[in-house]
Order: sequence, then C-alpha cells, then structure tokens
Amino acid sequence: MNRILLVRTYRDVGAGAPVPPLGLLCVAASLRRSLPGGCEIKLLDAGLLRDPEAEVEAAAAAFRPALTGFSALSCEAPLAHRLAAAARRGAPSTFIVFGGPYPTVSPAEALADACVDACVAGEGEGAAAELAAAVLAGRGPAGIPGVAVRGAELAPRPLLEDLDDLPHPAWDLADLKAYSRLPNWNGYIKQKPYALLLTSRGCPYRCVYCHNLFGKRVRARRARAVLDEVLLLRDRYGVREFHVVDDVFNFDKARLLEFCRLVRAEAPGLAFSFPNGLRADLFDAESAAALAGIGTYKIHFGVESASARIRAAMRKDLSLEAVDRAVRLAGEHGMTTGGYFMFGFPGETPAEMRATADYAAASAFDAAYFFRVTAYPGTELYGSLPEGERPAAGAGFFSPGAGSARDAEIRQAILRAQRKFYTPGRLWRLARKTHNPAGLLRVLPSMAAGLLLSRLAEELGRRDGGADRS
Ligand code: B12
Ligand code: SF4
Repeated sequence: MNRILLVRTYRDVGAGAPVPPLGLLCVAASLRRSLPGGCEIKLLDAGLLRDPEAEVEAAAAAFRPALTGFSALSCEAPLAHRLAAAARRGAPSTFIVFGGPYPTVSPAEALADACVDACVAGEGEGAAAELAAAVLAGRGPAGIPGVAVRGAELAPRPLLEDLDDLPHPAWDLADLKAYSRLPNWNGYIKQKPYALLLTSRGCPYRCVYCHNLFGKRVRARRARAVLDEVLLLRDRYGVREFHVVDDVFNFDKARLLEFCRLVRAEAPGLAFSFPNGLRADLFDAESAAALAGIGTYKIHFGVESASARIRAAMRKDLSLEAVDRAVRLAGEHGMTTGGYFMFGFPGETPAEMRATADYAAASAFDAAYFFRVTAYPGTELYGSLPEGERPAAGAGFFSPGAGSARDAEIRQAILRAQRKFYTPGRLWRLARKTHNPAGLLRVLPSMAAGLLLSRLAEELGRRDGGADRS
C-alpha cells in the first residue's frame, strides 16, 4: 500500500490553539479518491504534539512514507523547514512537498531548502493527486500544473470550477474531540465537538492586506451539498457545532437563505458561528433572522479602522454605518458580535489609531480583537512596502515587531484600545451572552491582572519613548 504522511506545521503566534486542519483533510480525501490502488494516510498536527520535531522524525522512521506533505502558513515557515528536516532524517528517501499559504506565496523561498522537493501553489486537491501519482509511479514531479519544482517555471493551475465534485474532507483523520478541548479563536465553543465548514472559495473584494489564495471570484457549493456535509459530520462524528471559515459566506443571500431553510428543516439543534467574519454591508434583517434560526450564536465582522482615510487606503470598501447596522441586527437576534480591528497601517497616525479605539469602545460590539497590521508576502500591501519594512519570517499579527518607536506606538495604541473596550460592564454582558458567567468569574482575576500589566507596560513604554526622544 502507498504510504503518505501529512503534517500540519502549527505554531502558536498568539492566535490561540489549532483548529482542525481542513486544508490537509481536503488533500487527504482527494488522494484517497484518486490514487489507483489506494493509499494509507497518517496525519500529524504539530499543534497537538508535545515535541513536533522528534515526533515527526519518529513517525517518518516508523511509517516510511513514500510521500510526506506539509501544510504551512507564512508565519510557520521556520518550523515547517525544521519539520521537513526531521522527516528527512526519519525517512531519507521520502518525497517532501509543501502546500498551503506559505509555499503558495513564497515557492522560491520554500524550494531554497534542499529538503523540499516540490511545492503546491494554491488549491491542492488536483495538484496533490497528480503529484502523488507521479511520485508513486517513479516519475518526476516536473510539468504538473500548480506544482513548483527547482529550476522550472511554475505552470499555473486553473481553479476548480465545481466544488461539489470534491469528496468530503477526510474527517476520520482528525481527532475532533481533541480540538474541541482547546481554546478557540471563536472565543468559546457552545456545543462540542465542533468542526470547520468551508462552503465557498474566493472573495471578490480587494483589501490590500488580504490573501488571494482562492481567486477573486466566489465559487460556492450548493446549499444542499453543504447540508450533506453537515449531516455527515453530525451523524458519523457526533459534531454539534460548525465554524464557517469562508472568506465571504454571505456573498450570495439566496444561497444563505436556502442553506438556513435546509438546516432548519433537516438538522435542527445545531450551533453555528462565523469566526472568520461576514461582510457587514451584506448583512440584512432577513439574513440575521435566518442565521439566528439555525442556531447562530456568534458573528465576527471585519471593520479594521474607524478612519475613512485608512479604510480607503486599505480598499476596505465598507462604511461604519453598515457595521453599526449589522452589529445591531445581530444583537437583536441574541447573537454575540466580535469586531476585527487593525493598528499600524503604513502612514496611520496615532490620532487615527485612537479614533479606531474610541469607535470600538462606543460601538455595540460585545468583543473586539485588535491586531497589528502584518503584511504577508503575496498581498498588495507587502508589495507596496520598502524591503526594510517587511515583516520578518515567522511574524504574526501579535508579534512585537523590531522594537522601533513606531512599534512602541502601535503596541500602546493596541493596549489602550483593549483597556477602553473591555470595561467591567462589557465583560459582564459578554459573560451573560456566552451563557457562562461562572467561566468569566474564573478568568476575571487574570484579565484584571492583564489589564494592570498592560497599563504598566504602557507607562514604561511612555517613559522609554520619552527617553528616546530626549
Ligand atoms: C481557519 C484559519 C485559521 C485558524 C487555523 C490556522 C491554520 N494554521 O490552519 C487560526 C484561527 C488558528 C488561524 C490563525 C492565523 N491565521 Co488564519 N486562517 C484561517 C482561514 C480563515 C481558513 C483556513 C482554511 O481552513 N481554509 C480552507 C482550506 C481548504 O484551505 P487551505 O488550508 O489553504 O488548504 C488548501 C490549499 O492551501 C492546499 N494545501 C494546504 N495544505 C496543503 C498541504 C499539501 C501537502 C498540499 C499538497 C496542499 C495543501 O490545498 C488545500 C485544499 O485546496 C484562512 C483564510 C482562507 N480562506 O483560507 C486564514 C489564513 C490561512 N490565516 C492567515 C493568517 C495570517 C493567520 C495568522 C498568522 C493571523 C495571526 N493572528 O497572527 C494566525 C496564525 C496562527 C497559526 N500558527 O496557524 C492567512 C495566511 C496568510 C499566509 N500567507 O500565511 C490566511 C490565508 C488569511 C488571510 N487573511 O490572509 N487561522
Ligand atoms: S479581508 Fe475579507 S472582504 Fe477583504 S479581500 Fe479579504 S476576505 Fe475579502
């Protein structure tokens, strides 16, 4: 039997614990379906391992995979290369391929590592299947669209037209209960275990800081096909809650309403959440009622900045009036709302950052997440920055930056925004809405300590800044 090892190279950069590795599960399902003679797949998630390097090396040595695939984000690149070296030590002849956002936007950097034999750029199902078939048959990887190899031009691969042709992700390879025990980027989990749901790929908006992994055209699955996956996850794996990770799930309102109608009729009693955000300007009363009707308890909206000038520079194409309306509507339907905000866009002034903090504090959001702008390779923002201002390999939205006066300014703006937003009243409201006041009482002392520390850090930062200027 053909043996394939798949590794998710999770590294915590402050965004919390890993979620089920959906990209690898999609690739695994495609490999199972397409390889003549089948294959045996082993999946490891570095985010669940105590000592990822040792465990990947041991797994490679014991399993002897013909092919080892790694999935990595840009911030995980250094770890991905260490893990590839570990796999190579364990199984010297295994063919190593990288996939996911990192090799998609930086294939040359990934291939500079002699351990990496090929990179899959963009959507992985088709390219991985062709690559695995070639490698297992003893042919080379050259000439496969979407697969980058050293010394050859990458032939682009057309995007999949019909996502409903794809098999369901190989959910049997993920320990959903293990992920449900970990803290989650959604803030909390209402009904365990949960799974991720990807119902469409691509986003037509053009925010300059955002990825373009799946193209600018929305390719949506049919509502019925998504319901089938929901039913499969509920009935075979006991899943009770779904976190939808589409870039713009509410792009097609008719599909949203149809999906909600089907779930209400055929899968009542589940919980839904949208941690990756919905477009506030496409969120209306009918959508709010339909989503509430299927058990949606939490929605995030991307706002990014309260400054119209900065939103225009980001090409966010969104008004604060639309955000206020969406937050109010979701709140009226009993949902918890979270806002995403960014600080430190090139040219953003301290006054503009303060305006964002003040807007968030005065808004009806129940929760707010304040991030440092991080330009990732492959984004328009990255291309527009002078080389010296690009983030270091491995940076995430919470990384402290290079320690310049500008970094300190951004850090202080974020700390101030957190302090202003999380008043005791808001924390209490959040606890009531999350149906977990007891849980909040448990975390309150550490939150209070955190706020105290952030005040102290701000004070020290101010003194440092003063010293620098003098
Ligand atoms: C869920 C999610 C998370 C989760 C899990 C992240 C993870 N490591 O998997 C959480 C909340 C933890 C998270 C955190 C962060 N995330 Co995030 N996240 C997403 C999100 C919304 C969905 C991911 C997903 O499941 N997609 C669906 C699957 C099917 O797609 P996929 O994973 O890309 O897989 C496909 C291909 O890439 C390829 N493929 C993937 N792996 C492999 C492997 C092989 C061998 C092959 C052949 C192919 C292949 O085939 C798959 C099927 O087509 C994406 C946005 C998006 N639209 O994808 C952002 C995204 C991946 N995140 C991003 C970022 C920046 C982050 C953070 C750094 C932000 C931060 N706070 O600092 C952190 C990093 C934390 C960490 N160490 O992982 C960026 C990555 C950009 C980049 N160049 O790296 C994205 C693209 C969003 C964006 N706006 O730019 N994130
Ligand atoms: S930030 Fe959201 S709306 Fe903007 S391009 Fe990215 S996915 Fe689309």
